[in-house]
Amino acid sequence: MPVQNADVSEIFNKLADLLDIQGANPFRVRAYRNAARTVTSLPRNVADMIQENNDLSELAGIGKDLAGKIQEIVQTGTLSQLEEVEKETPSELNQLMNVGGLGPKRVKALYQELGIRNLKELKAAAESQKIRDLEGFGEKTEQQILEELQQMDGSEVRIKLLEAEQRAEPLVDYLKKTKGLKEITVAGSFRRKKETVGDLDILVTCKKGSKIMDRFVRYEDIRKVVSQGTTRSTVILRSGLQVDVRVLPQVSYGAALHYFTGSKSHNIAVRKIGTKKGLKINEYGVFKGDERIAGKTEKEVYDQVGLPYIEPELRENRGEVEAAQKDELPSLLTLKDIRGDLHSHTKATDGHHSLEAMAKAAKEHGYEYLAVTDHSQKVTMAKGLDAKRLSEQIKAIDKLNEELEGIRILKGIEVDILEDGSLDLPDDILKELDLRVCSVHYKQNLSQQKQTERIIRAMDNPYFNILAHPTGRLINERKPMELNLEKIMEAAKDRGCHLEVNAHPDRLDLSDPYCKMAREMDLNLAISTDAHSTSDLDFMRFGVNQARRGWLEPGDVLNTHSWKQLKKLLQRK
Ligand code: DGT
Ligand code: CA
Ligand code: CA
Ligand code: ZN
Repeated sequence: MPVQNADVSEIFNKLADLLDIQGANPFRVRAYRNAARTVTSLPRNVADMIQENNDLSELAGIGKDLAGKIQEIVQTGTLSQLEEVEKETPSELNQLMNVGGLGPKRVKALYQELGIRNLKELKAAAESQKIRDLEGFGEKTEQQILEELQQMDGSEVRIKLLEAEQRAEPLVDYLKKTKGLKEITVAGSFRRKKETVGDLDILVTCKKGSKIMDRFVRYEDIRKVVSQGTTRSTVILRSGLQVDVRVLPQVSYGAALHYFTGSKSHNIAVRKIGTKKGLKINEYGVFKGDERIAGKTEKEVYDQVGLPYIEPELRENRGEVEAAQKDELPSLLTLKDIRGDLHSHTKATDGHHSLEAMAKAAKEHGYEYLAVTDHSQKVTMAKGLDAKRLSEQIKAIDKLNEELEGIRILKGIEVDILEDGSLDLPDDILKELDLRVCSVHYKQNLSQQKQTERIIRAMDNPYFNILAHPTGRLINERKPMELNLEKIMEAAKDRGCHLEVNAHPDRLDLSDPYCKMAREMDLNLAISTDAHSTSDLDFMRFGVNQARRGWLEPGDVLNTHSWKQLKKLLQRK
């Protein structure tokens, strides 16, 4: 069983939590958390990289020491250092760190004073009112802990699409090796490319008598087999992810694919049209009376209800069925339409690679241009560029562009939007650039009105081009800022500014409903990776997924255009 990236980051995160609780040096703790983040968001499997003798210490935030630890995890499945730390601090304590409001100090106090090691014990202690008397806690905190625990109970864990891919791929490869297997697809939200996935729904067809289920339940990464049948089995993987496998007759494969791809409300809308035509549609096929008239392919199913094929990313019942009826479905953007990336970083600030390396990588992606947009300095980054260093970078890019063939570096900046709505660099340097990406990186908790005003005021600056990661959300980690996005998009449209779809799988910001709103307003968006290393450029596909879920066509996206056209599109009103 190859170790997955998510396994490596889980070990580092756990180690960081436990060290944090022990009161270890905060820099050390942060180093493990950063390493966890780097590994999770790698576009490739770290075990494969090691096998191919890649030098992991070249990755952002990974030194020799950490590279060695990753190697140990990949080879042994565990980390001896974590085992050492677990001897001193109960391994479960890291669960408590996930409770909102509990940091390392409080977790330590709960353990040392009350012997609380896990969520169950925390709940019991809070319910019997033992926590309120602890120094630094009080009745209010106790109440908050109970509320947090209740919330955690109710909320299902959804994993990000990148991790879902990393879990699904090896399992699908494993199942494919079953004798007699014919077709296999991961359906559900995974096939609709939703930003997070609740569980995996795998559909297979196979020759009669195939031992597919026997093989499935013997997959090494399984924690628990929930049920095993001949047509359906359910397991929980070690990571906690549930996987359903269904074996289908070939004649039903398309109908099942349609049914289990969902979404549920899309299915209901399609079924309703069927009912009007006197047809019954379910996972086994399309039926007229008792006769199956379609079901082998998805197209057959749509044919029967008089609809063109609808791409999985559109199947959210957000108007796609009506659009299909009117033959007005969008011709969705594909990765091949993308001609460049408009947000990236280099070593000059917090990126990991040089200008040259980034340019070369962008060229390998077949791009025509790459905008280098390192950070400005004032508020959020000591290493950020001031006017002087930016003007040096401009010169370096001019020089490099003379040498480069087949790729052009656009001179850019990711400039901070300050609290008062001004930009963190003077106009006379901003004007020297090809484009400027503008971001909120601090004071993310202003009221909706203030935050919206702050951003619109920034757009009044004639050098504002693209609002980067507009809401600042981190999926499963940080809520979006309070914003009136519709108002912001209108303001952008009025001024000839644009918004970004940040393609990083942790961000995917704008989210898909807002991509759709932008399209309806005829506001062009940029899809950008915010790459901090050459390999991050691969994240473009996640941005494209999100854009497709938001109905975007190539013409709705800035970076499907040549630089010559793009330059015109960026011109301010
Ligand atoms: P998830 O797993 O929460 O990310 O989302 P899905 O969409 O993968 O949902 P899931 O796994 O519960 O079910 C897979 C698909 O099966 C779902 O998208 C549509 C279909 N499905 C499930 N339950 C029903 C149902 O009661 N009626 C209909 N029409 N379809 C259903
Ligand atoms: Ca699912
Ligand atoms: Ca499911
Ligand atoms: Zn950035």
